[in-house]
Amino acid sequence: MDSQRLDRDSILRDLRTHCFGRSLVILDESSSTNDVAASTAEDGAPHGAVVIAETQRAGRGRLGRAWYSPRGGIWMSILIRPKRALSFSDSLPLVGALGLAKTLGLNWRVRAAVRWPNDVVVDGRKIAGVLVESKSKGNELIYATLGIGINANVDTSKIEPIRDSSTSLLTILGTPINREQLIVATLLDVEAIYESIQASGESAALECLGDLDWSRGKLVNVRTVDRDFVGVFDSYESLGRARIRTASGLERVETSALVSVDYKSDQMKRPQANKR
Ligand code: BT5
Repeated sequence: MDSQRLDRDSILRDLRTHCFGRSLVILDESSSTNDVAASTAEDGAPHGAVVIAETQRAGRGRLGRAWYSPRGGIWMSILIRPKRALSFSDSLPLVGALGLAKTLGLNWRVRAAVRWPNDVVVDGRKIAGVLVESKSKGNELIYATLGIGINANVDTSKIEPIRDSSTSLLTILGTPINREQLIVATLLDVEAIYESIQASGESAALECLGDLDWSRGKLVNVRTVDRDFVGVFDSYESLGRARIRTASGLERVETSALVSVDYKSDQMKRPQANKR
């Protein structure tokens, strides 16, 4: 485990982003960094402002699920003030997951993949999750908080409820990583994807997702606000909408309508050999 505190100066020194992380708050402890990011948004924080906590007392996932956030991980939220319409926030979970999966592959040679709708996995085990929350007024999205939780220098095998379904960089690499470098690289990759979508739409991100996709061909049980069915994950129609092949044809599922997604072969209990 690393007992080191994050070095804010080193992050700011190495940051190569346009906006993400330029305004940076690092807390020793927080309830949830998404809440802190939302409150800084209310106080006028700029697009790209980042809040990171060494540990979260009440880290959360989608639909109020608990997110374990021990020291040694990276628990951070990016404030997004989109120029585009409300539906844009639907694509944000995959923007975060895709950016991180790319970073882990390129810089740490970890074979990370994106699992619909908001996970980064290595050999089917969850190494990171993304939670997007937003505030809107009528049809206008005022801001969104893009929360990313990364199991960096933590040993999740000691956290009983997620022992078999999760992993961490520490477990995979066998040694602690430099968390400042991972934060810098993740912010750069997530921002690049975000900006490419804002500038020219989703096609480049969807192509990149094709290379880093874990879900295609997997049997999945999908529950939305009005439907419940089993099918095989087929493809992404857009970053915010997936196609699931069922006995009665293709079902299109909006991320925003999801209640739960259960992959039939989700629990991987075999030993890991994840390095490239
Ligand atoms: C997520 O939700 O995966 C979104 C996680 C987002 C966490 C970040 S940290 C910064 C920001 N502040 C917050 O409060 N949240 C964000 P979901 O898909 O609903 O997955 C939740 C499920 O993942 C739980 O029910 C557990 O089964 C599992 N889980 C919890 N903690 C985990 C961890 N550290 N690693 C792997 N799996 C975990």
